[in-house]
Amino acid sequence: MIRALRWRTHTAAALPAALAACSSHVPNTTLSPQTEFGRDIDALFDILLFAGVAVLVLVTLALLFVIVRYRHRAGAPEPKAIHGNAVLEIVWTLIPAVILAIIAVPTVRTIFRTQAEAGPNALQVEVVGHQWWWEFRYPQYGVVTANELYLPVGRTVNFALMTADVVHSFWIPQLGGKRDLVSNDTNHVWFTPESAFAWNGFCAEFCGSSHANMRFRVFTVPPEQFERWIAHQQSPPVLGAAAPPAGAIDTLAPAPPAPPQATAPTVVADSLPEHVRAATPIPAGLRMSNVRGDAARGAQLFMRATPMPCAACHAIQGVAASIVGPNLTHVGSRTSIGAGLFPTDARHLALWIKDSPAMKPGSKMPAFGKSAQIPAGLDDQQIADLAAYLLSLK
Ligand code: HEC
Ligand SMILES: [Cu+2]
Repeated sequence: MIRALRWRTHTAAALPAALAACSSHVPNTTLSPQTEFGRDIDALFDILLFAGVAVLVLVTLALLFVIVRYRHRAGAPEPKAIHGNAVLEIVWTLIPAVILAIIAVPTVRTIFRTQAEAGPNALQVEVVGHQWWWEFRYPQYGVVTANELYLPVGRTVNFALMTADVVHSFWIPQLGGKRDLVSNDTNHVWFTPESAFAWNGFCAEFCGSSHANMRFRVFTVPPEQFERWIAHQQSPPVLGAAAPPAGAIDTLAPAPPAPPQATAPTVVADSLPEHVRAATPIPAGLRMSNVRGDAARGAQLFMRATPMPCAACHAIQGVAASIVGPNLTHVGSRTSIGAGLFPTDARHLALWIKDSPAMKPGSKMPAFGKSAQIPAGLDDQQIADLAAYLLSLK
């Protein structure tokens, strides 16, 4: 018995230590919460874990006791057959009921507290799930963007969660979630970022063929940088940044060192930590010839690409206002395209325009590359022009 007790204290102490050790190498863990919301959920997890371990130990001990004490012995008489024991049955029905009540009280309290809307001073963010990308709106600032969320450190942010189609679930493992985006109702969740960092977000509810490709990034930044980012998002795109040839990005000399983060309103892709870099391989068979795009021609094509203008689905401030696809006003300053899949560079943009459904299974954006199926499609020069234009939308 003493040995068993010692084993139990040993396990109880070792388990959290082992879990914490894992979390430092796994940036997408929920086990090292970084907000008050995360810690509330973690506390519930601890209650379940320790209560569960205690039950396991008690049941195992009782089982061992019965096995040893009542084992078959040579010459022992036949045991007496009995019908049952009413007292025992009542007791072992009541104990689980009490345990469930102990778990239910803090769980239900936490659900109600975190589902309530945060106060009016909170930053409001509307999240709209689409198959298979995320629309983020900042109604207090009139800003709409996609797949990359900027949040100021130290200010509570209140998310209103909605869906444009099926059920999705909003999840940033170390900050908050999961909470579902359901039709015909708005769910809420709130938390307060505590440190400046880059985080991965995911859709956590199966929503169709590219569910696993429905990711997003969260950049928690100092409040001054957030203000600059908002001002940048509110203004029209800054045109004219030179674009490299679309087919040859990886053979080019490395980009010049990124400007210091303190002056850039957006996060600089080159300085991203490993875990938030977009690194999906390009599907085999997708090619782009090595042509240099022209942003001015691309801007015209945006309005009259064939078989369908890009402007039919996308918004660019001052240019087009459609809301079927992601807002592209500042797409050139996002670190990734395709909901976190590919880096934002001329080559990936070009291949995306050429054949989006090949880059991302099920993509609701049609392929535009000229082919036997799409005779009215765009040639590589036109695609490179469009890519150069989009990349210049800083
Ligand atoms: C029928 C509507 C439709 C048309 C037309 C369309 N797109 Fe899209 N586009 C989408 C949708 C939907 C997505 C989101 C796909 C996803 O990530 O699952 C998208 C995504 C994109 C993205 C990635 C944005 C990001 O932040 O992830 C780019 C770039 C883009 N489109 C460029 C273009 C260009 C250039 C054209 C014209 C040649 C075009 N689109 C035409 C619907 C459309
Ligand atoms: Cu999903």
